Parts: sequence; structure tokens; C-alpha cells
Amino acid sequence: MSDRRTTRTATHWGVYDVETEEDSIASVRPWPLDPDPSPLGQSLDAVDGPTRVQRPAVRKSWLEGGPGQGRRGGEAFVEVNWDKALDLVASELERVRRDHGNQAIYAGSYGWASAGRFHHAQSQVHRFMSAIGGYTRSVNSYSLAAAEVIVPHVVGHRYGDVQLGSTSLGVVAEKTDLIVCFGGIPLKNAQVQNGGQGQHRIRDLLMQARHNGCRFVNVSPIAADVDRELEAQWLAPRPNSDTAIMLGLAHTLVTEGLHDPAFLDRYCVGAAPFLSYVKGDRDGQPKDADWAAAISGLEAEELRQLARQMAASRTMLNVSWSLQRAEHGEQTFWMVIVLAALLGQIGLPGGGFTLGYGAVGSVGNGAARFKQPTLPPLPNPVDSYIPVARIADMLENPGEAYSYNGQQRHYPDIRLIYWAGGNPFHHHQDLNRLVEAWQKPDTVIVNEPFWTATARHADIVLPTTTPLERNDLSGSSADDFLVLMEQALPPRGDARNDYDIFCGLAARLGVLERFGEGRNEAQWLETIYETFRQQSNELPAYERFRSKGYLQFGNGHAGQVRRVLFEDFRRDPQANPLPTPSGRIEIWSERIEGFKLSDCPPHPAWLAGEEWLGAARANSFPLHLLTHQPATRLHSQLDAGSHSRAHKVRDREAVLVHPRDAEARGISEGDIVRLFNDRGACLAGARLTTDIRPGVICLPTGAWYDPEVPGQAGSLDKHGNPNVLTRDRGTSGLAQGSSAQSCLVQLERYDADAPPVTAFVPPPLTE
Ligand SMILES: Nc1nc2c(c(=O)[nH]1)N[C@H]1C(S)=C(S)[C@@H](COP(=O)(O)OP(=O)(O)OC[C@H]3O[C@@H](n4cnc5c(=O)[nH]c(N)nc54)[C@H](O)[C@@H]3O)O[C@H]1N2
Ligand SMILES: Nc1nc2c(c(=O)[nH]1)N[C@H]1C(S)=C(S)[C@@H](COP(=O)(O)OP(=O)(O)OC[C@H]3O[C@@H](n4cnc5c(=O)[nH]c(N)nc54)[C@H](O)[C@@H]3O)O[C@H]1N2
Ligand SMILES: [Mo]
Repeated sequence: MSDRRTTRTATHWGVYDVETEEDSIASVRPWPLDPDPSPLGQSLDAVDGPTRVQRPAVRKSWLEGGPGQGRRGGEAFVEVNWDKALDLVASELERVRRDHGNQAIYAGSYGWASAGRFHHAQSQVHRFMSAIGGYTRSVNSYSLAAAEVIVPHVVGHRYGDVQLGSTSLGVVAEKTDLIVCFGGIPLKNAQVQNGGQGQHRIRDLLMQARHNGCRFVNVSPIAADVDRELEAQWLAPRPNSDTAIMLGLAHTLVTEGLHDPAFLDRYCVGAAPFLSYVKGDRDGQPKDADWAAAISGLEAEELRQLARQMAASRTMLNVSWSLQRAEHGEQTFWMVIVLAALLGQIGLPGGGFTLGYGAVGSVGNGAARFKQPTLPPLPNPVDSYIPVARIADMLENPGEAYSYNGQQRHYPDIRLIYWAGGNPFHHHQDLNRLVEAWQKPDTVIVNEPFWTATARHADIVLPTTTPLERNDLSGSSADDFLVLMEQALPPRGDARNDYDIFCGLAARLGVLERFGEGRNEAQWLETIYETFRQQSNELPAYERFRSKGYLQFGNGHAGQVRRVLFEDFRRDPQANPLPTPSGRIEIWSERIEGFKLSDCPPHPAWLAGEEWLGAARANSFPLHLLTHQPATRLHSQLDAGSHSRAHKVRDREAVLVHPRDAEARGISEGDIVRLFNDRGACLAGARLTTDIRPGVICLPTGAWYDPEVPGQAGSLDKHGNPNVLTRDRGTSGLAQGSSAQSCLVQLERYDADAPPVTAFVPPPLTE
């Protein structure tokens, strides 16, 4: 008897109709409303792989000897029943709270989790932790930390509001002559939007611009960062040199009288001292095109011409987020705003700057802005936080001082880590350092559907459902859709929803009423929807939404909103000042000057880093390693799924290498290669391409970390996780963001017998 049925689910990369038969997936099809669906959905088949955590599991020596015993990452796990697992977790939470206080619990739990907004793991874990007295949290993101801190100093608004206010690509398509993209507009990234996206429209909007004659310039080490069909001019600089390039462009504008002094006068402060820096009045070094060419490896004449074209056109400047995920990453985002100010087109349709077209699917997508439903948070009684990417620093150095956005702060002493919905052994830099730092706390608890590297480095692993095993609502405040997610499959193994896990813990700790408010899944979905509905009487009642299965805002015409960033400010800067101290764009920031940071001066500046092709370190490690977002998955999610695996090279992640660099090392297409530096080493599969600047290689993030000797720092990663190579240092004392894109390595052919990839084989389990 066949029992085929079709249900609808939503992911961060789109909406899919999932056909099931006998409780397993028969097919996955994009829903009909998406004009340009992402193939990532095919990897949903990973939900039935061997990597699923079937039952609660406790690391052997933790179970036998108690908190702090043994070593994380290499031991067998003992499977236990739910009652036992929840009792252990509850009593350990109780012990740590009593003996060390709630700030000793680190539950920042950074990560992307699932698109569903009720079962959103971070919302769940944070609500639960607040209910039991609070936790140390994290601030800012791996994505954008430097931007999140610098942008408010420059234009006053929160970074997220600047992003939501980005000039619509529909306006660009009509008005822009020239779009200069530092780091491109990678369509591989626009597949994704946190919370989901009903329609992928970025490709179409960019094609409209091209058809209307807009010219694209791709300033990036990788040609494919702008889609071929857009016929971009490709300028391939050394990575991390963008601030110097922009300064060189600024110099040409100013010395040739092509800039807009009236704009600087009326809308900015601090132009004079900045321009004196550009001209080299103080240090004797004009930041001219020749200077920028020597740093970036581009041609000086190319830069001069580009500056002249920019001044002669309606020009949009775009920066990819990767530019600020680097040493001194604050400078590139500050500088692009200043370069746009020199051109004087900020606030004009199709001119100015955008911080991240293409980085995710929503930037410039012209969506109506509804605040999406969320599980209501509870106030966190503990005021303790770290900048998110400083986790290893925190674990290693409790009590130590560090600077962050003008403050002197101290790291808390963490005794217990609780993670739900993220994968630090994917996302953090210098994993060999993390393997050690992660041994410090007494206890690590992880809720996970899969045996990820983070689950393997836990003491207690609680198996959770995937979105296909529950009902939910998906939506993003930057998208035009709200989608009902239907349960397609029964829970796998003994998996439970994060919500039910936290209800079980809350009951044991006496806060069930406060955490769960007596509601089940169905009641929460309705409650959350009803709260969402209060923002507009345009929105239908819950039952109507449920029977249709989705909502589309903007009267069915998605993506029609025409925004122009800072249009009001430009029209009348007195009536609509920016919320900066001066009310204007701060080319010079007195606030930042007051912070007295050697690595973040009061105006944007070129500061050479320790790890780029111009650094002394390049003598030992001559290749710049970029670790961009994977085209074939979202971060580490569903790496075991069919779509991600189909793109590996002999089971390893593919590293892009220029034929010239390959030839010098005797490497051919498809060879297994070893990437290494003084922090670590990994294997990968060579993919040769002239689409990358020589001297630069690129290994995408997200191949599951797979050390030859689990639990041992410095062990060879067999699979191709680039974070065994990346540096774990803050962007600067201002933002302390991730600087993953500043990384030098060496590369060689791997002639030994390559050890098989075991990332998708669960750790040893006993009863
Ligand atoms: N070298 C380098 N490193 C980087 C970057 C880079 O550019 N270079 N980029 C960084 C960036 S921008 C980011 S955002 C991070 C991303 O890092 P993460 O967001 O941590 O990566 P994900 O793989 O999305 O991890 C999500 C985890 O949640 C789990 N999960 C999914 N649904 C559920 C659920 O319902 N419940 C529970 N409990 N778990 C669930 C998934 O199985 C997965 O393990 O990586 C960062 N790391
Ligand atoms: N398919 C897919 N899409 C995603 C994600 C994913 O995991 N998979 N993750 C999402 C997330 S969490 C985020 S934060 C965004 C991130 O969005 P971004 O940070 O913009 O993405 P990246 O892919 O890291 O970088 C884009 C390109 O920048 C170029 N680049 C790197 N360094 C430099 C440099 O120094 N100078 C110049 N000029 N170019 C440089 C690289 O060639 C790279 O391909 O992507 C989102 N989209
Ligand atoms: Mo991100």
C-alpha cells in the first residue's frame, strides 16, 4: 500500500514541497512561486543518513567520573534514556548556578539553526536560560561584527537598519550606469536568507540592470563573484587590499577635481583632515593610484580610469560582507561610505553605496517590511556578554581584559556551555586552538539533530528533530512571505523538539509555567501568529492563513517597494539628520578618536595586516587562503546530503587553485592536496581554474571537521575544513569581529595514501 503525500516545508534557502512515502522522502521540489529556486533543497535527504543522533548520549568519562573528567572530542558516548539525560542536565545546571552563578553558563549559542521561527533553537535556548536566571550571551555576528560596530559611528543608524534601507535593485536597474562591486555580488550567496525567502529575485533584478545598460565591475580575487551573464570587467586584487584601492580611487577623484566638495560640506564632517591624509600631508605618502596599485597588485592606470568613470556616471558602490571579515575589517566599510560621499551621490536613486547586495537574498530585494513572528523572549537577568568570535579567548583567559567599542571589558569564567542550533566547530577560526580551549569548562551540552563536530565535542548530546519532523512558521523581516511549515515525517530515533527538551528541563528546575506557559506546539504557533498579526489589519486571521498555507505581502506584488538609502537625509539634512553626534556622515569620528585605538584611527585608513600577501609571513606561507561561503550548502548544514556531496572531489572539499600555482607544485586537477600553516593542516581536492588570482586559493567553509585523531589538537583534518588554518584574532580593538579572510597558507600535493573521510560516521556508541 502506498501512502504518498506532499507537505510543504521552508528553509533558509527557499520553500519546498516534500513528497513522502512510507515515512521517508520520495522527492523534494521547489514550490511553484519561486522563479529561481536553489538546488540546496535536494540535500534534505540527509535527514535520514547515518549522521542522525538517535538517542541521548553522554561522553563515557563524564558519565562515569562526573563534570570535567576525561577529554572531549575523542571518547565513546554511552546512550541513555531521556529521563536519565534530562536529570543529568538539570542537576548539572543546578550545580553550576549554585556554585558559580548564572553568568558561568555560556549560552550565546550562535548559529543559523532552522528557518522555522517557533522551533528556532536560539530563541528556545535563550528563553529557557532566562527562565532559570540568565546566562552569558554573545553580541554581534560572525557575518558582520566589524560592520555592526563601525557603521553606527559613521552614519548613526544600526547596521541592520542600513541594510534593510538599502536602495532597491529595481531602482538600480533603472538608474544606475555603473556598479562597482568589491567582492562581487555572489549569486551563490543570494540563495540564502535567514528565516527563509519565498522567491529568489536577485538574479533577475541584476539581469534587468544589465539589459538596461548598467556596467558591472567586479573587484575581487574570484571572477565568479559576479555572474558571467552580467559581463563584468574583472579586476583581481590581492585579498584585504580594498581599503588601499578605495583610497587610490579617492586620490584620483580629489586631485583631478572630480569629487563633490558641496556634498562633503553639507552632509559630512571631517573631510579636511581625511583629505590631508589622502594627499599624504602628514606622512609624506600620497595615497595615489600608484601607491594603491603597489599594494593591491592592480594597474595604476586601471584605477585612474575607474575613478574617472565613477565620477562621470550614476555609480553604485557595493561591498561584500567578506571584506570586513578580515584584519582591520572596519576600515573597508567605513572607507566605502567615504568614497561614496566623495562622489556625492548618496541619497540619489541608483547612486551611493550598498553594504552587501548578494550577501543574502534580501539586500535590495524591494520587499515590504513586516516584523516576522518570533517566540517572545524573556528578559535575561544576567548582564554578561562577549563579542561572539572571542569564544576561545574567553575560555582560555577568564578575567582577562580586552577592549570592545570603547570599553575595557573582562572575560567571564565559564563553567558550562550550552549550544543549540549552531556549530562552533564549523564556524570558529583556528579549530586546533578551540579543541584545547573547549576542554576548560566542566560541562558542555549540545542539542543537535546530527553528529556534527560540535556534538562530538560535547559531554551530553540531546537529539533534536529537524524541521521536517515538526510544524512551524517560516519568515524573514526582509522577505515578502510567511510560510506554514508542515510536519512531513515522524521524529527520527528518539529525537525531540528543542521546545520539548527545554520543557522537560524547565519542569525539573521548577520553571515550566514561566517557560512554556502551558502551551503545546499548535497553541504556540497560533499565539505567535496572532501577535504578528497585530502590526497590520491587512493580515488575515490565523485560520485563513492556515488554510492557504502562506501569506504574500504587498498585495501579491512582491518586491515592488522602491527604496533609496538616505533619500530623506539628502533632501533635507536639517530636518532629517543622521543619528550621529554631528547629524552628518562622520568621515572623522571624534568618538572613535576618544577610544585611542592603535588599530582603529579616527578616519578610515590603510593599515597593513599581519596576514596578507604583503606581510613578512608570506615568505613562509605564500598563498592567501579565502574561505568563502559554500555554493553547495548553508555553512555546515546538510553537508552529508546529496547536493553537497556531489560537488566534492574524491570525498574532499574542492579547493580552487590557479593553474600557475598548481603547476609550480606538481598539482593536477582532481589531486588530493594538503593545505597547511603553523596553525594546522587539512586535505582537499584540487580544482584548477583561471577564475582566481594567482597566489590566492579558495576553500569554502562547511566541510565537517574530520581530524585523523579525534580530540587531538593539531591533527590533520581529512575532509577540508578551512578553519583548521584560519586565524583567531579580532578585526581590531573596536569590533573584535572574526578576521577569517586574513589567512596565509602553503599547499602541496598529497602523495601518501589519503586516509578515508569519516566525518559522516557517528562516534563510537555503547549502551
Ligand atoms: N573560515 C570562515 N569561517 C566562517 C565564515 C567565513 O567566512 N570563513 N563565516 C562565518 C559566518 S558568516 C557564519 S554565519 C558562521 C555560520 O556558522 P553556524 O551558523 O554555526 O553554521 P551552521 O552550519 O548553519 O550551524 C547550524 C547548526 O544547527 C543545527 N540545527 C539545525 N536545525 C536545528 C534545530 O532545530 N535544533 C537544533 N538544536 N539544532 C539545529 C544544524 O544541524 C547545524 O549543526 O560561520 C562563520 N565561519
Ligand atoms: N550558498 C550559501 N549562501 C550563503 C551562505 C552559505 O553558507 N551558503 N551563508 C550566508 C551567510 S551566514 C553570510 S554572512 C553571507 C556572507 O556573504 P559574504 O561575506 O559576502 O560571502 P563570502 O562568500 O564569504 O565572500 C564573497 C566573495 O568575496 C570575495 N572576497 C573575499 N575576500 C576578499 C577581499 O579581501 N577583497 C575582495 N575584493 N573580495 C574578497 C571572495 O572571492 C568571495 O567569493 O552569505 C550568506 N549566503
Ligand atoms: Mo554569516
